[in-house]
Amino acid sequence: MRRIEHFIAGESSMSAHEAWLDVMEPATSNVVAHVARGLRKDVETAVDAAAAAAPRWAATSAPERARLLHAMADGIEATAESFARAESIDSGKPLSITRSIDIPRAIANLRWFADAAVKACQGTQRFDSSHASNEVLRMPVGVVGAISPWNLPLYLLTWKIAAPLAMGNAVVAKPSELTPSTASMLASIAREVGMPPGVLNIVHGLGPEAGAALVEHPDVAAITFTGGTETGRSVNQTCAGLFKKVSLELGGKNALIIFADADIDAAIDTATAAAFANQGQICLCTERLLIESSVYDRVMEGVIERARAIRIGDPLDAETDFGSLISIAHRDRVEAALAGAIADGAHVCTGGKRPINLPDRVSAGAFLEPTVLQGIGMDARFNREEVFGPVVCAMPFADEAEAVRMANATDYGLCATVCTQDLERAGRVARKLDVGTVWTNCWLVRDFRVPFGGVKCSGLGREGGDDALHFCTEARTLCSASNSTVDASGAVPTGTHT
Ligand code: TXE
Repeated sequence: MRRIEHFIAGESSMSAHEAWLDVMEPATSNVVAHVARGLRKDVETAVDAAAAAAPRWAATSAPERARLLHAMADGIEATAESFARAESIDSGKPLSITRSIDIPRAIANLRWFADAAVKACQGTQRFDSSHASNEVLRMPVGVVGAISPWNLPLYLLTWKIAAPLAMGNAVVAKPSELTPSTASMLASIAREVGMPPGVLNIVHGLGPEAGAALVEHPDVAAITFTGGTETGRSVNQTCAGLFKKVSLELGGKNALIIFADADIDAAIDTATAAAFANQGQICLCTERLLIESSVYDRVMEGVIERARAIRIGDPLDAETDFGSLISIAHRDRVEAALAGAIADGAHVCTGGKRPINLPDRVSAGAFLEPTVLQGIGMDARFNREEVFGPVVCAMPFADEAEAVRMANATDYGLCATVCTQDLERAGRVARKLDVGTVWTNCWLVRDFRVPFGGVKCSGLGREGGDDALHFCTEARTLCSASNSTVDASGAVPTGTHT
C-alpha cells in the first residue's frame, strides 16, 4: 500500500510514533493509501525546521523566491495529469474538474503570488514631511501555519502557502487528512526544484492532533485556515490567546437571487452550476435559491431539468460531470439535513436519493443525486445551517426588500449572486447584502487581485491580492531625519524577522 509521509526539513519522514491513517477513495470506499498521522512531536520538528530556515529565506531576494515558486508551478504543469488523477481519487470529484479547475488553479496560485510579491517588494511606502521621512517595510512574520480542507485540496493549499512563501516566510502546512496525496506530490517537486530545506514543510494528520498542535505552537506567528465554522471558532480562540495573526475562511449559506427581469435561461444555468459544482462542496456554492414569485415556476422547471441532466458517474471517466461526496460520513450528514428538511415540510422536486445504475467500480461510493427542495421557509433549520452538499432549497419572494431580508437571514455572510438585467438594482441590492462578495449575473468568477472572505460566521480577514501579502507580513515603520531605503531586490536583512 502506498505510504504518504511528512515533508520536514526537505526530507520525507514518518511520524515520530509511526502511526498511520487510512486514505479512502470516496467513490469506491476502498483504502488507497496510508498517510502519516502527525502528532505534536512531528509538528514541533517541522516548526523548528521552518524557524531555522526562515531568516535565510527572508534574506533571499524576492525574484529568487519567485523563481523557485515558478519552478514548482512548472513541476506541477509537467505532471498535471498525475496531479489531476490523484486529486480525483482522493476527493471523488470528476477528473474533468481536477484537470480544468483544481490543478490549473494551483499552478496559477503559485505563479501569481510569486510575481505579486516581486512587485510588492520593489517599492516601499514613503511619507515624507519637513521634519522626517517615514518608510514602511513589509517584514515577513517568520513561520506561517496553513491548514487546508478537502474540498479543493491542492487549489486551497497553494492559495494559502504561495503568498507567505513569496513574501519570505517559512511555512508549515497541514493538509486535510482526507486528501493528502497532491500535497505530498507538491513536496516532492519542492525538493526537486531546490527549495531550501525547511522553507516548506508538510505535516499530515488529524485536525485535533496535528492541526491543533500547529495552531498552539508559540513559534508559529500566523495561521491561515480554511474549513468549517466550528473548527474555525476553536482556531480563533487559540490564536486570540497567543496574539497570533489569524485568517479564517469558513462556511457559507449563500443565496442566489433571481429577479423577474433577469435573463432567465442564463440565470437557470448559473443557479444550477452554483448549487451543484463540486457536488455542492464549495464554500461559495448556493444553498438557497430565492426566486421572484412571477417567474418562480419557470425557473424551477429549468433548474430541475438541468439538475436531472447532470451526468453522475465514475469520477475517473472523463465524461462524468458529478462525482461522489468526500466520504460516506459526510453523505450521512447531508442526508440527515435532507431528512430534517423533509420532516419540516420540504418537498423534493428532484434528486434526494443515492443514484442507482452506477458503474460497478463506484457502486459503493458516497454518491448523492443533485437535489432541489421547495416548500420550507427561512425559519427551517435547513435554510440556516451550512449543509455543504448537492442540495439546494428554492423559495419565492415578492419584492426586492423581501429578497434582501431573506438573503441576510442567516448567521453566515460569505457571498451572494444577484441575477437581474437592471444594473442599478443590482448595485442597490449588493450594497444591502451582508456578505464578502456579491456576483451579478455570474458566479465563482475570481480575480486574484480582489479581497476574498466573509463576514459573520463565514470568517475573519480577507485573502487574495494585497490582503494576502499583508497578512503574512508586518508593517515596520522606519522614521528617520534622513532618507533610508531597503535593497531594491526585496531582500530583507537576516535576523530581522520575528
Ligand atoms: O472540516 P474541518 P470538516 C465545512 C462544511 C463541512 C464542515 C466540516 O460545512 O461539512 O465544515 O467539515 C483541520 N485545529 N467546510 O470536518 O474539520 C482538518 O484536519 C486545527 C467548509 O472536514 O474544519 C482540515 O485540515 N485544525 C470549508 C481542516 O481543519 C483542525 C471546507 C478543515 O477541516 C482542527 C471544508 C483543529 N481543532 C469544510 N480540526 C470551506 N470553508 O470551504 C480540524 N482541523
